[in-house]
Amino acid sequence: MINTHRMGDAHGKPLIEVCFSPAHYNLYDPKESIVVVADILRATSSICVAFHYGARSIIPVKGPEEAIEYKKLGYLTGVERQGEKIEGFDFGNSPFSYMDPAIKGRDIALSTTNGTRAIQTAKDAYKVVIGSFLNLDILCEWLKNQNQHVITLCAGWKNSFNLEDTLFAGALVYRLRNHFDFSYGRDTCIAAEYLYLLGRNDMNKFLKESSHRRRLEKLGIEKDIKFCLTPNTAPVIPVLDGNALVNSSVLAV
Ligand code: 3SL
Repeated sequence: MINTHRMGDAHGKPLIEVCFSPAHYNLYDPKESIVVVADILRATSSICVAFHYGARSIIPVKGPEEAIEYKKLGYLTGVERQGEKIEGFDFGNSPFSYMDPAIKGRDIALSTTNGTRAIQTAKDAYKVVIGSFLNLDILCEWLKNQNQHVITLCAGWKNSFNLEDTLFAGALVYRLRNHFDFSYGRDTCIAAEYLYLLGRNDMNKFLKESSHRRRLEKLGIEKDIKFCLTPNTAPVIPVLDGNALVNSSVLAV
């Protein structure tokens, strides 16, 4: 049953909302919505890959100190700052580093600059799920079946808008509206959808001048960017269960 007593469609259809930055999140009503957290370059893409390779759980943690505590408990650890892996941890934030059969069945503590922080921002929502281009189609199907309002929370960069998370949010709006009968929430949805429609034929080119793209280019990880923009290569549904993400789909490599 959909909650229709909040701002909503007159016909009781679920709404899709887009929040461009964690700084705007307090304008939304997450208690009655599924929050899809998106940090396309690269945290939520890497999370999807880790689950696709069989990780049992991923705990988003604040920083290196907390990750060390989990390491002592036998967790694998991933810590990224300014795009780079921090010495002493198992992973940084490249999706390719999680394509490792050794993570099958393991628990991971992960801290990234914006992505894991956005997950923690959303933790009190009705439900939290991880979104990326890598799990786009399965995520849309899953959201359709939940029959709830949806807010895409773009992690952005240090509370600023970014283009890649917005493109993903637009892809979700486009699919949920056209295939699954969701209604627009605020105008951020319309803006995100327009940007997606402008960029969808060559998202890599569309993002050429984007700020995070330039930031990552300096690190020479062009292949990460291309991979993170490739739809449906990690069909998983990572949902927050207490303080840990777990995969609620059964597909894994
Ligand atoms: O901000 C984040 O959480 C990261 O995804 C940033 S980076 O892609 O690793 O630079």
